[in-house]
Amino acid sequence: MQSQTSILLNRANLSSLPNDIRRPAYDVENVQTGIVHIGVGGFHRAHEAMYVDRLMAKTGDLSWGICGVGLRENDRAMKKVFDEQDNLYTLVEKHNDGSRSASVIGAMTGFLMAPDDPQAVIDKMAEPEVRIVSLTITEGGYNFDASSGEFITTNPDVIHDIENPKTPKLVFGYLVAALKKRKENNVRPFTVMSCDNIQHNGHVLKKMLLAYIELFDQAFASWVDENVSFPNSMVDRITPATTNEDIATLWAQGVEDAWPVVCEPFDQWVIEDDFCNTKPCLDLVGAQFVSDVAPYEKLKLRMLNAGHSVLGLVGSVAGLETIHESVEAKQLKRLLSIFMEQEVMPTLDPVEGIDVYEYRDTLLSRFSNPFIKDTLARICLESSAKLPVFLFPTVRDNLAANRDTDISALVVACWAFYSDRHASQDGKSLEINDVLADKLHNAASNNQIDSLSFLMLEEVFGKLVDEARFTASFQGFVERLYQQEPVLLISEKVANN
Ligand code: CS2
Repeated sequence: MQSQTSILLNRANLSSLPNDIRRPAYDVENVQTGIVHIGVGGFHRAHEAMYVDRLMAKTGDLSWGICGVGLRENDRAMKKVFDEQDNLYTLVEKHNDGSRSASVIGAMTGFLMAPDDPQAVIDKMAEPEVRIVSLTITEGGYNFDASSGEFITTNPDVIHDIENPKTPKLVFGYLVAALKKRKENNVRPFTVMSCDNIQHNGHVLKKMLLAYIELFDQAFASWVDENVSFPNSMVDRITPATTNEDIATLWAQGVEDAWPVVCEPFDQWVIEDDFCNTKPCLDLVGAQFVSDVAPYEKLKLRMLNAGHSVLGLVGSVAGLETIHESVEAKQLKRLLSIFMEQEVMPTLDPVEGIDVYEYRDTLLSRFSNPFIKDTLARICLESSAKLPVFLFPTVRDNLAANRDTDISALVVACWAFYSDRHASQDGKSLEINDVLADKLHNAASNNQIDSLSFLMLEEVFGKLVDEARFTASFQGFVERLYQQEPVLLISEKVANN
């Protein structure tokens, strides 16, 4: 596949890249580390690292480079690419009209694999020049019980980390070791910035970290509570997994990059202005610092992320494969639109400068970009960690206010069908990636005997099973799905109700 003229991406070759590939508009050799980021996947590379790249290009301030950290073995593949490409990668934006723009991002300064050398990670985070430790560790990485919201103290990794503070496995152990070291060295603490899709992500992170520390050092917990800030933030950019085709297309364009990142043109970042150390002027390059992020987070999680889950789960049961295919099915487009209007919008708080109807229409147009090819498999990945954050708060608000929850119930019914059958209604097999896959499967299969057994999984659904209106509607949909009433038809009827 390699084209004759394709150039291996690294620092030495930067000036030889084809003209239509944007290069860093600053000297990558001089970028210094000011941020340590845990969880360098596609999203981080398309979002925070891109903002830092823009910042460096615009202001010439090269002190906010990012050192990546991988906590898990499966981060090793990313490290290899970083090492081979001098931490450079290509970001490809795919526009709705089929055009693409590719830029090389020079914001990353290195990549440390925590399991190889935990102390190196702790030392890096403790360097005075590092003023932010940011995180994209996914909803599941926060170690909270979805039904109670409390830290899971019985997690064997938590127990391991308390006994082995120098070789932790989880993010909490690293934050503690590094913050302790800074305190001992009289170095100002870093800001801990969550970039995950969780409502009040900063506060949740703070709560989990303090709950962890309180298990062994009350005094240090109080110090962290008083001295470290954890800004909430809303992050947004649709970033599908990179495919071999994406790599090949870039090679044909003249760049040999083993792991480019592809994304939509849209990006948004709203950050609570709460930093205990200096902060980068990200507001100069499109991010917003605000005093209260909550309404933005709520809007995005409940409209976009839950919207994705609606298309993901209902679309999977319908045998569809991508987000744009799902939103192209007129029944699903309408279902999603009505879901947003009738089930989500009544639960939202006003957001300054945003018209929710326009926001919805923009989402529908973002979802319909056919070049993104965002797979339903990616959307449905770890649904057990996502739905308690994206969908169930909306359901609870609606039940409390006596409003309709039918579309949400249909989504959960589709999830039950999907978890039981691991296949669409027309028998196409579906790959399930979820830490709770077995439990979900067993609970969903038992639905045949006890029609509420799926909803009884309290660690996922909390007390939803006690809500008679919701359960009745859920049971009705499950029955219809198993009777092979096509889910698109069910969707059409529900949306027209
Ligand atoms: C998606 C998100 O994981 C999901 O289910 O909804 O990854 C989504 O694409 C991003 O949050 C967009 O900002």
